[in-house]
Amino acid sequence: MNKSVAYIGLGSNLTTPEAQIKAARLAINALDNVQESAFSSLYRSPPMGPQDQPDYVNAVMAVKTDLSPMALLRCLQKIELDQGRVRKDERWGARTLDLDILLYGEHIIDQPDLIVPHYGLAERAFVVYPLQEIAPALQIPGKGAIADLVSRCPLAGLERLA
Ligand code: A4P
Ligand code: MG
Repeated sequence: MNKSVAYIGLGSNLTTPEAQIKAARLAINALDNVQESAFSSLYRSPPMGPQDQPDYVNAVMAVKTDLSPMALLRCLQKIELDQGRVRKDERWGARTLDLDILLYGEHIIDQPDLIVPHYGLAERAFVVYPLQEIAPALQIPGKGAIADLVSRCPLAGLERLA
């Protein structure tokens, strides 16, 4: 099977977020049939959603893979659990690790448990800025050029970490 390029959004705001992101990067690289092709800087931003939670650290990773989109999602969910993710009822609550499939090649997927491109991609500074950093010429299926999404997306307190 041909390899596809997938983009993964990583986020954490509990239990040493920078270390969580670095550990997740290693765990993704350790998956069979997944190879990193780019990794953005780390970015800090205030929480989107409930405000009574710590700031987030986010990054975006590009991988080459011959896993199907669903198989990749299952692997990412296992890594979230391995890193102590507890799913609570509160929407957008604090978490040790969140791994979202932002894009999978040019695919548009609309299944009950997998929506690609990720539904919030275009409106989230903590996604579009790191994505542009590693893929400045990217075209997002159904949404246009990454540079146009960035130009329409306020920074909302996003800072690139040294
Ligand atoms: N799902 C559907 N499509 C996808 C996809 N493309 N990638 C389903 C990953 N999962 C996808 O996810 C809920 C369900 O989404 C999964 O069962 C999967 O089948 P979840 O990880 O259990 O729950 P969640 O992450 O709390 O929900 P949601 O709505 O996906 O939240 P988001 O969009 O991930 O946002 N503020 C800052 N500054 N930075 C952040 O990273 N993140 C969130 C969470 C809130 N505020 C934030 C940040
Ligand atoms: Mg999620």
